[in-house]
Amino acid sequence: MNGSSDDTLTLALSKGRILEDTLPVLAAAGIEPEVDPESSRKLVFETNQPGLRLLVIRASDVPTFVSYGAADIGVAGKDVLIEHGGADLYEPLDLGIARCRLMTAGLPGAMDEASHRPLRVATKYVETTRAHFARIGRQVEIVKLYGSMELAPLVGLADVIVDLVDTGNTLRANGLEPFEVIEDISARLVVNKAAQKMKHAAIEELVELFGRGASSEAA
Ligand code: PRT
Ligand code: MG
Repeated sequence: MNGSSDDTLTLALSKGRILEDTLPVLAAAGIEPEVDPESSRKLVFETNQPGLRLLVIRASDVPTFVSYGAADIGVAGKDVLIEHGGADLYEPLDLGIARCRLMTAGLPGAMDEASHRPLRVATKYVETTRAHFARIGRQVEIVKLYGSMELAPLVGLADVIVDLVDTGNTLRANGLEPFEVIEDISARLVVNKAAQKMKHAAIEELVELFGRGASSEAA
Protein backbone atom coordinates (compact mmCIF):
# COMPACT_ATOMS: atom_id res chain seq x y z
CA MET A 1 0.00 0.00 0.00
CA ASN A 2 1.36 3.37 -0.90
CA GLY A 3 0.03 6.87 -0.30
CA SER A 4 1.54 8.37 -3.43
CA SER A 5 2.83 7.26 -6.81
CA ASP A 6 6.49 7.17 -7.80
CA ASP A 7 6.86 10.79 -8.81
CA THR A 8 5.02 12.35 -5.86
CA LEU A 9 5.96 12.64 -2.20
CA THR A 10 3.58 12.78 0.75
CA LEU A 11 4.89 14.55 3.84
CA ALA A 12 3.05 14.05 7.16
CA LEU A 13 3.21 16.96 9.59
CA SER A 14 2.36 16.84 13.32
CA LYS A 15 -0.38 19.35 14.05
CA GLY A 16 -0.31 21.51 17.18
CA ARG A 17 2.88 22.93 18.61
CA ILE A 18 5.22 21.02 16.26
CA LEU A 19 3.34 22.41 13.24
CA GLU A 20 3.83 25.91 14.57
CA ASP A 21 7.62 25.34 14.57
CA THR A 22 7.62 23.37 11.29
CA LEU A 23 5.91 25.98 9.09
CA PRO A 24 8.81 28.48 9.36
CA VAL A 25 11.25 25.67 8.45
CA LEU A 26 9.13 24.80 5.40
CA ALA A 27 8.98 28.48 4.44
CA ALA A 28 12.77 28.79 4.78
CA ALA A 29 13.08 25.71 2.57
CA GLY A 30 10.88 27.41 -0.08
CA ILE A 31 7.91 25.08 0.48
CA GLU A 32 4.55 26.88 0.57
CA PRO A 33 1.25 25.11 1.32
CA GLU A 34 -1.70 26.17 -0.90
CA VAL A 35 -3.46 27.54 2.19
CA ASP A 36 -2.38 28.07 5.80
CA PRO A 37 -2.63 24.64 7.53
CA GLU A 38 -2.97 26.31 10.95
CA SER A 39 -6.25 28.00 10.07
CA SER A 40 -7.68 25.52 7.52
CA ARG A 41 -9.78 22.47 8.32
CA LYS A 42 -8.34 20.59 5.34
CA LEU A 43 -6.23 17.49 6.06
CA VAL A 44 -4.39 17.31 2.71
CA PHE A 45 -2.56 20.30 1.21
CA GLU A 46 -0.95 20.75 -2.17
CA THR A 47 2.21 22.89 -2.16
CA ASN A 48 4.07 25.17 -4.58
CA GLN A 49 6.46 22.22 -5.18
CA PRO A 50 5.03 20.02 -7.94
CA GLY A 51 4.69 16.48 -6.60
CA LEU A 52 4.82 17.39 -2.90
CA ARG A 53 1.69 17.26 -0.79
CA LEU A 54 1.25 17.60 2.97
CA LEU A 55 -0.90 15.73 5.46
CA VAL A 56 -1.60 17.45 8.77
CA ILE A 57 -2.36 14.83 11.42
CA ARG A 58 -2.27 14.18 15.12
CA ALA A 59 1.35 14.18 16.39
CA SER A 60 1.14 10.66 17.79
CA ASP A 61 -0.19 9.29 14.45
CA VAL A 62 2.77 10.44 12.30
CA PRO A 63 4.94 7.30 12.88
CA THR A 64 1.97 5.08 11.95
CA PHE A 65 1.27 6.92 8.66
CA VAL A 66 4.95 6.80 7.70
CA SER A 67 5.58 3.20 8.70
CA TYR A 68 2.59 1.99 6.65
CA GLY A 69 3.72 4.09 3.67
CA ALA A 70 0.58 6.27 3.72
CA ALA A 71 3.13 9.09 3.94
CA ASP A 72 6.67 8.79 2.56
CA ILE A 73 8.21 11.13 5.07
CA GLY A 74 7.09 12.86 8.28
CA VAL A 75 7.92 15.30 11.04
CA ALA A 76 7.50 13.79 14.51
CA GLY A 77 8.59 14.48 18.09
CA LYS A 78 11.36 12.23 19.38
CA ASP A 79 9.08 11.41 22.35
CA VAL A 80 6.46 10.01 19.97
CA LEU A 81 9.12 8.11 17.98
CA ILE A 82 10.63 6.47 21.05
CA GLU A 83 7.18 5.44 22.29
CA HIS A 84 6.27 4.06 18.84
CA GLY A 85 9.47 1.99 18.70
CA GLY A 86 10.53 3.47 15.37
CA ALA A 87 12.61 0.47 14.25
CA ASP A 88 10.88 0.50 10.86
CA LEU A 89 11.69 4.16 10.10
CA TYR A 90 14.81 6.03 9.02
CA GLU A 91 15.53 9.18 10.98
CA PRO A 92 17.79 11.26 8.71
CA LEU A 93 17.51 14.69 10.34
CA ASP A 94 17.11 16.35 13.74
CA LEU A 95 15.19 19.55 12.97
CA GLY A 96 16.12 21.06 16.33
CA ILE A 97 12.59 22.45 16.79
CA ALA A 98 9.91 21.86 19.47
CA ARG A 99 12.67 21.14 21.97
CA CYS A 100 11.92 19.93 25.48
CA ARG A 101 12.95 17.14 27.90
CA LEU A 102 11.15 13.95 28.85
CA MET A 103 11.47 13.85 32.64
CA THR A 104 10.34 12.24 35.84
CA ALA A 105 8.74 14.73 38.23
CA GLY A 106 6.65 14.79 41.37
CA LEU A 107 6.06 16.38 44.75
CA PRO A 108 9.31 17.04 46.67
CA GLY A 109 10.62 13.77 48.18
CA ALA A 110 8.20 11.57 46.25
CA MET A 111 10.89 9.11 45.09
CA ASP A 112 12.07 8.40 48.66
CA GLU A 113 8.59 8.07 50.13
CA ALA A 114 7.90 5.19 47.76
CA SER A 115 11.30 3.52 48.23
CA HIS A 116 9.90 0.36 49.87
CA ARG A 117 7.21 -0.42 47.31
CA PRO A 118 6.75 -0.23 43.54
CA LEU A 119 6.69 3.37 42.39
CA ARG A 120 3.37 4.37 40.86
CA VAL A 121 3.99 6.41 37.70
CA ALA A 122 1.38 8.30 35.66
CA THR A 123 2.25 8.93 32.00
CA LYS A 124 1.11 8.73 28.41
CA TYR A 125 4.55 7.29 27.54
CA VAL A 126 3.93 3.75 28.83
CA GLU A 127 6.61 1.91 26.83
CA THR A 128 9.29 4.56 27.31
CA THR A 129 8.55 4.69 31.05
CA ARG A 130 8.68 0.90 31.40
CA ALA A 131 12.04 0.81 29.59
CA HIS A 132 13.48 3.66 31.67
CA PHE A 133 12.64 2.13 35.05
CA ALA A 134 13.75 -1.35 33.92
CA ARG A 135 17.10 0.22 32.98
CA ILE A 136 17.56 1.74 36.44
CA GLY A 137 16.16 -1.38 38.16
CA ARG A 138 13.18 0.24 39.84
CA GLN A 139 9.86 -1.59 40.12
CA VAL A 140 6.94 0.45 38.83
CA GLU A 141 3.22 0.30 38.41
CA ILE A 142 2.24 2.43 35.40
CA VAL A 143 -1.01 4.40 35.21
CA LYS A 144 -1.76 5.35 31.60
CA LEU A 145 -3.16 8.87 31.14
CA TYR A 146 -3.89 10.85 27.95
CA GLY A 147 -3.17 14.34 29.32
CA SER A 148 -2.75 16.61 32.36
CA MET A 149 -0.26 14.19 33.92
CA GLU A 150 0.71 16.95 36.40
CA LEU A 151 -2.58 16.40 38.22
CA ALA A 152 -1.85 12.78 39.16
CA PRO A 153 0.55 13.35 42.11
CA LEU A 154 -1.69 16.13 43.49
CA VAL A 155 -4.67 13.83 43.94
CA GLY A 156 -2.82 10.67 44.98
CA LEU A 157 -3.23 8.90 41.64
CA ALA A 158 0.53 8.43 41.30
CA ASP A 159 3.82 9.04 43.14
CA VAL A 160 5.51 10.56 40.11
CA ILE A 161 4.86 11.40 36.47
CA VAL A 162 6.84 10.99 33.27
CA ASP A 163 6.09 13.97 31.03
CA LEU A 164 7.59 16.63 28.79
CA VAL A 165 9.10 19.71 30.43
CA ASP A 166 10.07 22.87 28.60
CA THR A 167 10.23 25.99 30.80
CA GLY A 168 9.23 24.10 33.96
CA ASN A 169 6.34 26.54 34.50
CA THR A 170 3.65 23.85 34.48
CA LEU A 171 5.48 21.81 37.14
CA ARG A 172 6.10 24.90 39.27
CA ALA A 173 2.51 26.10 39.00
CA ASN A 174 1.43 22.76 40.47
CA GLY A 175 4.08 22.53 43.21
CA LEU A 176 5.97 19.73 41.43
CA GLU A 177 9.73 19.31 41.01
CA PRO A 178 11.64 17.95 38.03
CA PHE A 179 13.72 14.88 39.06
CA GLU A 180 15.56 13.19 36.21
CA VAL A 181 15.93 13.72 32.45
CA ILE A 182 15.05 10.56 30.51
CA GLU A 183 15.60 12.00 27.00
CA ASP A 184 16.29 15.30 25.29
CA ILE A 185 13.45 15.78 22.80
CA SER A 186 13.16 17.63 19.48
CA ALA A 187 11.25 17.09 16.25
CA ARG A 188 12.84 14.73 13.70
CA LEU A 189 12.37 13.94 10.04
CA VAL A 190 11.42 10.27 9.55
CA VAL A 191 11.32 8.33 6.28
CA ASN A 192 9.51 5.16 5.23
CA LYS A 193 12.11 2.47 4.44
CA ALA A 194 10.55 1.38 1.13
CA ALA A 195 10.14 5.00 -0.01
CA GLN A 196 13.78 5.64 0.86
CA LYS A 197 14.70 3.05 -1.80
CA MET A 198 11.93 3.64 -4.39
CA LYS A 199 11.93 7.46 -4.27
CA HIS A 200 15.55 7.94 -3.30
CA ALA A 201 16.31 11.09 -5.34
CA ALA A 202 13.12 12.96 -4.37
CA ILE A 203 13.58 12.11 -0.70
CA GLU A 204 17.24 13.12 -0.64
CA GLU A 205 16.27 16.44 -2.21
CA LEU A 206 13.54 17.05 0.38
CA VAL A 207 15.81 16.07 3.31
CA GLU A 208 18.40 18.52 2.00
CA LEU A 209 15.79 21.29 1.66
CA PHE A 210 14.71 20.64 5.23
CA GLY A 211 18.31 20.70 6.41
CA ARG A 212 18.80 24.12 4.83
CA GLY A 213 15.45 25.37 6.15
CA ALA A 214 16.22 24.15 9.68
CA SER A 215 19.69 25.70 9.80
CA SER A 216 18.56 29.05 8.41
CA GLU A 217 15.75 29.05 10.99
CA ALA A 218 18.25 28.28 13.78
CA ALA A 219 20.55 31.08 12.58
O1 PRT B 1 -2.78 15.42 19.94
P1 PRT B 1 -1.76 14.51 20.58
O2 PRT B 1 -2.23 13.84 21.83
O3 PRT B 1 -1.09 13.57 19.62
O4 PRT B 1 -0.56 15.45 21.04
P2 PRT B 1 -0.63 16.79 21.89
O5 PRT B 1 -1.99 17.35 22.00
O6 PRT B 1 0.19 16.57 23.12
O7 PRT B 1 0.13 17.71 20.84
P3 PRT B 1 0.90 19.07 21.04
O8 PRT B 1 0.42 20.02 20.02
O9 PRT B 1 0.93 19.48 22.48
O10 PRT B 1 2.38 18.64 20.61
C1 PRT B 1 3.03 17.65 21.31
C2 PRT B 1 4.46 17.51 20.85
O11 PRT B 1 5.17 18.76 20.94
C3 PRT B 1 5.20 16.54 21.74
O12 PRT B 1 5.06 15.23 21.27
C4 PRT B 1 6.64 17.07 21.73
O13 PRT B 1 7.37 16.42 20.71
C5 PRT B 1 6.48 18.56 21.44
N1 PRT B 1 6.63 19.41 22.65
C6 PRT B 1 7.64 20.29 22.85
C7 PRT B 1 5.82 19.48 23.72
C8 PRT B 1 6.38 20.42 24.62
N2 PRT B 1 7.51 20.91 24.04
C9 PRT B 1 5.73 20.70 25.88
N3 PRT B 1 6.23 21.51 26.67
N4 PRT B 1 4.65 18.86 24.04
C10 PRT B 1 4.04 19.13 25.20
N5 PRT B 1 4.52 20.03 26.14
C11 PRT B 1 3.68 20.21 27.36
C12 PRT B 1 4.02 19.21 28.46
O14 PRT B 1 3.31 17.98 28.24
C13 PRT B 1 3.56 19.93 29.72
O15 PRT B 1 2.18 19.78 29.97
O16 PRT B 1 3.85 21.49 27.94
C14 PRT B 1 3.83 21.38 29.36
C15 PRT B 1 5.19 21.73 29.91
O17 PRT B 1 5.68 22.94 29.39
P4 PRT B 1 6.43 23.97 30.37
O18 PRT B 1 6.97 25.01 29.46
O19 PRT B 1 5.40 24.48 31.33
O20 PRT B 1 7.53 23.20 31.05
MG1 MG C 1 -3.79 17.21 21.03
